[in-house]
Amino acid sequence: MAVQVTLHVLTTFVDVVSKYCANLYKERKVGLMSEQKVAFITGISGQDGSYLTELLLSKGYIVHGLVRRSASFNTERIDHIYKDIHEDNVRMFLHYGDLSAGSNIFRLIDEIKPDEVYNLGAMSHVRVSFDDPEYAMDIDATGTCRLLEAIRCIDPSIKFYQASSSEMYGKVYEVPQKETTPFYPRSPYGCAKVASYYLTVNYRESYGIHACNGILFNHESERRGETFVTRKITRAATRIKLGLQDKLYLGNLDAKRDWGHAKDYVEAMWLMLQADKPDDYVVATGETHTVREFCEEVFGSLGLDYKDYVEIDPRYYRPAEVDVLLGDASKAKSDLGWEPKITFKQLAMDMTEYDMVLAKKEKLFKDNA
Ligand code: NDP
Ligand code: GDR
Repeated sequence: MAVQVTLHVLTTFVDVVSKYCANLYKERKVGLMSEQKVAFITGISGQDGSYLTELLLSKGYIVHGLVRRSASFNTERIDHIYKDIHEDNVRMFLHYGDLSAGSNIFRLIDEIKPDEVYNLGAMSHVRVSFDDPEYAMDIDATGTCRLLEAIRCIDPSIKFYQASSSEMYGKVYEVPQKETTPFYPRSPYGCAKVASYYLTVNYRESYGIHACNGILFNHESERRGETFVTRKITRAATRIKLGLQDKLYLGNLDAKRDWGHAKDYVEAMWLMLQADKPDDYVVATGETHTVREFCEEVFGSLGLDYKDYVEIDPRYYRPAEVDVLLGDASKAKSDLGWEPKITFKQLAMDMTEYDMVLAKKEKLFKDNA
């Protein structure tokens, strides 16, 4: 009997110690034992994810990112900051996962124990959301719910940023659009983002989570996906200039967008999570331009007339279009001190210069083939 009791006490002791050690190991592994802040980013391999990671690393954060397993490499935008786990001072960690799978999201947040979660992962192409609306709803709406539920259950003190979009304004009720402008989404993507917007507000109001919506207007860069209109134009114009392509096929040239630079916009995301109170903010430049004007700017800077090269292909029209977006970011300016620095002209120039380098490399390769 005495032996049995001693054995029981011993086993309980070993169990407690091993659980304590496991927790200690886990915490050390993710950096909780230090003063460093820990962020978890979904969509880390995307345009915004890459700039946000650079920003957070520059501020001393440990950054964990969710990446999808892909047969081809999909981490091109963050390869320059990736360090092998065996090297010293590694502060960026990648984890396989998908916003469609809640259990993995839950486990990752439980293990990483982040201070801040940035939900940038999305099926982000408006036109494609008409082709696969169910998928857009699952990832862009239910995906947000999966994250918020994990935060609520694991630790409601984790701060949450939701990548909301000017697409929610759709068939706009007023110009310019601000935080109080009602939504009128015009695509499955826009509908999913409206659902995520309200989920974020609801979790803030119901559970006191520091959850913020950044209502970001279009923002571009040399890291922009090549099927979005600005990058499609800079890629094509530079290739046309070097004789690598003859024509550029586009859809609606009269759509107006408020275009900023992604590098400026990720700063606003971070500021929202540092504010004393959680809130929702429009992030925009306050200037709007047509797709045609973007063409004029880019082709013009290369000494070309866009009319000689651009042709309309109705396949690029959308079943329902968003005609004009123009944001009023005065709340972000007054509450967060945020203002865009990069102008429309500078943005077009940076993208064109970058794509000219790519086009020149391609030409060199072709000429020597
Ligand atoms: P990108 O398309 O460049 O990046 C999207 C990211 O989401 C990629 O990392 C992508 O991974 C990831 N992703 C896609 N599907 C899933 C999934 N099922 N599970 C997990 N991750 C997934 O978008 P941006 O960087 O431009 O935009 C970031 C966010 O901001 C998006 O939510 C977008 O909707 C929103 N937004 C963007 C604006 C803009 O103008 N750029 C304006 C307003 C809002 P992979 O690399 O594997 O494809
Ligand atoms: P958008 O960006 O739909 O605003 O969504 P996109 O660059 O795709 O379109 C902007 C405008 O250009 C018109 N357009 C074309 N668009 C594309 N992609 N290809 C074309 O050939 C073409 N021709 C004309 C479109 O009709 C549209 O009016 C982006 C995404 O980043 C979203 O994730 C984000 O939420 C919003 O910006 C704000």
